[in-house]
Amino acid sequence: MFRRSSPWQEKESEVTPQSVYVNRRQIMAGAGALFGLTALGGIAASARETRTLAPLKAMKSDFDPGEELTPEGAVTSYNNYYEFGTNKDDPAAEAWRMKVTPWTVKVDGMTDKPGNYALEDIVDYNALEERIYRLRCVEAWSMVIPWLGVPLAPLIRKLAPQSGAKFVRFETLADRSQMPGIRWPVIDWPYVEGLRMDEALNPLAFLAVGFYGKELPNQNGAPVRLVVPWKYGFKSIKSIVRISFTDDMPRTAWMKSAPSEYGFYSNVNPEVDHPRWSQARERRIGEFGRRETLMFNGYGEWVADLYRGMDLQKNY
Ligand SMILES: Nc1nc2c(c(=O)[nH]1)N[C@H]1C(S)=C(S)[C@@H](COP(=O)(O)O)O[C@H]1N2
Ligand SMILES: [Mo]
Repeated sequence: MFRRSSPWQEKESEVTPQSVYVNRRQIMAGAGALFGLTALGGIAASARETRTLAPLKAMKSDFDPGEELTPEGAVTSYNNYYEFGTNKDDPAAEAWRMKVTPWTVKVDGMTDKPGNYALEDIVDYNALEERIYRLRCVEAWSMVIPWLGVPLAPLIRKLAPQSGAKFVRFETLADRSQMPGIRWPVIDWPYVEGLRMDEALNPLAFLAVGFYGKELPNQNGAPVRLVVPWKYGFKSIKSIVRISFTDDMPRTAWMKSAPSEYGFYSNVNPEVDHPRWSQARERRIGEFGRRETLMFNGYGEWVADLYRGMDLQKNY
């Protein structure tokens, strides 16, 4: 089913449980830091290697919660990107290996404009906008991030979904040769997410290609990822390679792996607890203490109408 991994990946993780090799790497990095050894520096540095991120120009927009931005260093080092491992520091250590240019997005399903689109054909880099959004992870931590990208709605219209299309399905790259986490069956790869058509057309739904004034680093979903600020962070799918239009509610990766814990909607809701923890409060990365979690992550003014009459306890 999956492509064989390349030789560099066969080394330790193939034969060693993840917790063991992760610890080993942390010990190595720690030793390097402690003794300042240049010999070990190669190991520590390779875990931090990155490509050069081009600066991006963008219009300021009105979307700004007026809260302090999360330090860029935290946003690029504390990540969920399970294709590169399940620890928060795995993506920063591993994702730099992923090749993100050229990048093609396949568009298929119920559309009059199917095809393989170059990233530059679906994102106009001369019309980028900045959106400062809260990001609320289902794990009860949050950040404030200045994304750069384009609103999703005009792209959806350009891709000409047919009238029967009720949902948009998104898929992440799943290349075992570039993504060491794919060897672990934590998710039924590829990572899949979806939105109802009216959610996808909501002005807040955003496709990001950058943040903090430059291109996205790989660990944050380069070269193009979704940002849906009123939903838990896992809806904001990274490194998108496929957009499909369908009349069927997409079965998302998290619905498949734990249907009683993760539903299709996954709207931020302080009144609907996760079966294993409360969602009433959150830890804002970089702050002490906890904040109250806001209904729809504070975006009710724009999105509450999408869910009028729906039981949000049932449709979690
Ligand atoms: N393909 C893919 N997309 C993903 C994830 C993932 O593991 N794989 N994690 C999600 C989760 S749980 C969160 S909270 C956000 C985190 O985005 P960030 O690392 O840019 O802060 O990405 C989401 N998108
Ligand atoms: Mo998350």
